[in-house]
Amino acid sequence: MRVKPGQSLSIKLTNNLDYNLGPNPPTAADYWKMLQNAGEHIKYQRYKRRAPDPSHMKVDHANMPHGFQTTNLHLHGLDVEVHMFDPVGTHNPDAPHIAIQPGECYCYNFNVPDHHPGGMYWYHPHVHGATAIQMWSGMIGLLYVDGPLEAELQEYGIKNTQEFVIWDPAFRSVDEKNHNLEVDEFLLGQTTLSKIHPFLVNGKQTPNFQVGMGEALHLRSLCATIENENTFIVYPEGMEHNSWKESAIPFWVIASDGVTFRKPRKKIIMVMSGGQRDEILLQFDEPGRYVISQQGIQGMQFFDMRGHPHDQILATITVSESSDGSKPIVPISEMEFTPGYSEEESIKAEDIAGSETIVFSMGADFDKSPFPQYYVNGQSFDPNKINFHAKPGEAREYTLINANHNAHPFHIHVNRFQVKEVGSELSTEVYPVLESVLDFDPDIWRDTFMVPPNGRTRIWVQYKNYTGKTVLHCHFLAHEDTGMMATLFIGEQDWVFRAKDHIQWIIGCMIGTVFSSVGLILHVRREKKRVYS
Ligand SMILES: [Cu+2]
Repeated sequence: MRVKPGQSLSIKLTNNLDYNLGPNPPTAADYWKMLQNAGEHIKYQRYKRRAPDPSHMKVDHANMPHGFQTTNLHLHGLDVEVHMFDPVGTHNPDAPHIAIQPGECYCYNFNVPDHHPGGMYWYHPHVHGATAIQMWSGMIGLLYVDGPLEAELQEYGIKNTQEFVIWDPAFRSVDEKNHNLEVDEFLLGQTTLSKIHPFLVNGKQTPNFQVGMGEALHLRSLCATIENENTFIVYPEGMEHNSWKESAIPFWVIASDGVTFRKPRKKIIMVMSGGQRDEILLQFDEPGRYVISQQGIQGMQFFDMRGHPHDQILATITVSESSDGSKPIVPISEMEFTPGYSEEESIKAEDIAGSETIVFSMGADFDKSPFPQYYVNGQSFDPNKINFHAKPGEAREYTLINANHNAHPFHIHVNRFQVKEVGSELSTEVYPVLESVLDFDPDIWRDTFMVPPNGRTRIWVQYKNYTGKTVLHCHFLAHEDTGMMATLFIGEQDWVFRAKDHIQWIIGCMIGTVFSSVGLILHVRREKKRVYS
């Protein structure tokens, strides 16, 4: 999709998913069965006794994977009306998810503001319980907001622009020729050590990109992984992967999460978590073959297990001697672009209206379904409760804590933030990419950012003028589906819904008044009788 700032975007989403296709959602009995022989597969300590049989499993129904054929639409990172709950922009704290059933359609209408930063965004379904399975199955799309970046790159002589979408499908088995195979059962397959799923780039296994010597290759990258992080490292093909640092080819990041920087930022490694977009410029002085590799983060993946290859070549690049004459007219380091946000728009310490702590953690109760349990501030997702409040236009500070040994990427809908601090208790021995995780850019704007394993990320969120009920969550979507999400209410609830909240109190008062009036009348009558007798 492509949209211009100031345009409105009307989308009619028709659900053509078939009830008869795809895996069935797991039941409590499935989890119970899996946990019977979990000893060899699951590294968790047994915190609690196992349920003697499936009927003794405690089931958290709201956070069981479910509704695999129900869908909806989330525009990730876009400054538009809140659109998770029904209807779009709702101020009803009890509003349910927008949930489009097979055969039904839903019409969305969004107003993209005039000043919207031009850049790379994306869209995907977001029905709690079915988000991961639908994205593992490929329901992902790119959305560009027009901005000055494309023309500015052309003016600098950069014409080779390619998309670079990293995706971690969970298929039962994948070979190079045929990856149109059955999707793993939700989560259950993740607890075994048996399956290796390669990451795909643009839907292909290890695709090749071509560029001439001295030219610049512009990669528009989206990390669309469902529950994995990725590193982006470039080095000559054939190098020992563990000595990549000595021969790493530096690259420049010119935009992140749809917001262009004024100056390119030079890096030799970048860590991306599911949801992040980064626009990259690459340039090679020598012809030959190069690789884009992801490595060093295996220990931090979902379940800390070998569900995905340890170090993987994501793509190859062939650099030819011939050039089509599209060499940049100035060195990349000297380029300047129109920034998505000016420096004056940065949040200042005195603008912070309040601070809160958000803790992401996991539970390993063997007698609870789903397993494991995912929590935000110690609670699984409850759509009927409002967890966080904010006012439109204000800035708030959040300290995001990750109590686990794997990463949790934080995403907040509709609003952007600046990262102020990142830390982790782990050493680089346990967590090889820690150094680059700590090397964050404090003034750039993001909508998704990693909370490192056993670590914290402090952010400042700038709330816009979009009000209503929305969410913040972990962007490992299997974590979100099974509980790691919280509701956020921006602005005031409508008086109708407020009155509804108070209805019990009002009825209580009325009943109380009636009873006390009756009591008073009886008392007065009794007193009168006493006087007369
Ligand atoms: Cu998570």
